[in-house]
Amino acid sequence: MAQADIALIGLAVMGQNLIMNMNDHGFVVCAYNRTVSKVHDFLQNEAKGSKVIGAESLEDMVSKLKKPRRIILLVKAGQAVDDFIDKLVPLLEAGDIIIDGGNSEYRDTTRRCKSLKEKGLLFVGSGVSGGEEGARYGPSLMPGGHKEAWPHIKDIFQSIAAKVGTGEPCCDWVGDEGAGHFVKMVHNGIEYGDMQLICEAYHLMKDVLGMDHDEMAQAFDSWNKTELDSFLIEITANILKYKDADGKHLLPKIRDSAGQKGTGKWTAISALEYGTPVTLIGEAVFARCLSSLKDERVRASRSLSGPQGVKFSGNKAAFLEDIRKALYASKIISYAQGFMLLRQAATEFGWSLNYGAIALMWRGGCIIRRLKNDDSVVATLRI
Ligand code: NBP
Repeated sequence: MAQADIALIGLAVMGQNLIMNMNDHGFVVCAYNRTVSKVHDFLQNEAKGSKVIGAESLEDMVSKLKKPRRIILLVKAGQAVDDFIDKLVPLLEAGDIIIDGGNSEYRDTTRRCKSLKEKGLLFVGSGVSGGEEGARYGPSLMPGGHKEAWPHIKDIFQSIAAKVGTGEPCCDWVGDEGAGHFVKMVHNGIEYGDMQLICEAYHLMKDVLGMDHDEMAQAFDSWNKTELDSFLIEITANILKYKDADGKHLLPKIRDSAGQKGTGKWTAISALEYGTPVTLIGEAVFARCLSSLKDERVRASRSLSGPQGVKFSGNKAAFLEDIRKALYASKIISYAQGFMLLRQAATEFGWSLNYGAIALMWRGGCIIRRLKNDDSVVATLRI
């Protein structure tokens, strides 16, 4: 019997959490996973006592869905998404909706939109940001693709999204084809930039001002009460304070080498492709690449030791405030560069993007969330 409002395929951490979020908001979700034993585990553990139902097969799942059928994929990006789409197509009817909430490359999403349209099906590629916690309690959602699908998913999406201000959801329709995933990609690029800016502030505080970790933590805590108020600044203060089992700060013991999953790199590649000077995110991606060349850096440092004995002799508090202001100004530049890239992509692909809504969507739920002066940043971006 058709009883489920929506189905979700992919019971790793993101999928399970998003299902429980939908369940909390009153929707009946049908859960499915390639490895079906995970459906049983989920129903007997995390979903126990909830309204969530399970499916033994894709056929079983489709039969349990109200029409038009709404199916979210939260599986590993790439081939797994195409494989599931291929299996779903023969089971669905015109007007049914497939939503890909994974970190798919936007060109794949555009390709899937085109191919599913020919089959009469609606496709949505949605950015989901906020990690596991966001998925469970309110992510930022950036859906794009076939707009005809929006009226059928809007209520679910806006109910489960993070809320800011007077309850505005961090989710709105982004634009056509792969626009949702493009916006999510730029969002991730901005996150790379924000993190690099924090690293550079840390470097100046530590190596020029000679501040210790507790002093730096205090500075970030106080910055978090200014325009810089944000999740990343908040966790930086907490990370700086964090002590290891031996009572010493943990941070200096961590290898100064960063990996990457790819979305920052994709943003930089798009910037080059569309000729947009997204310099800050580009530098942040290169800084991660450079950081990973640990052995080369250690070897080079034996020949080139860098400036010796540079001691700051000016007004320490004034310099610290300059670092804060530089960080804030750089952030605004980075967001503006990200929006330039969005504008260029919109021209390139004929997308009509809702820039104001995109900026508002990033206020809550996502990793780059919460600037106290949201509205001033949004206003700056609208110029
Ligand atoms: P994973 O990215 O680890 O994906 C696990 C899921 O993909 C499982 O359901 C697994 O099924 C399925 N899967 C794999 Br792996 N290969 C498959 C294949 N060839 N065919 C069919 N299914 C396959 O899980 P996640 O970390 O929850 O992320 C889900 C999506 O959300 C990804 O696209 C990710 O990039 C995106 N995302 C993640 C985060 C985050 O913080 N983790 C944040 C935002 C977006 P199995 O159980 O049978 O192996």
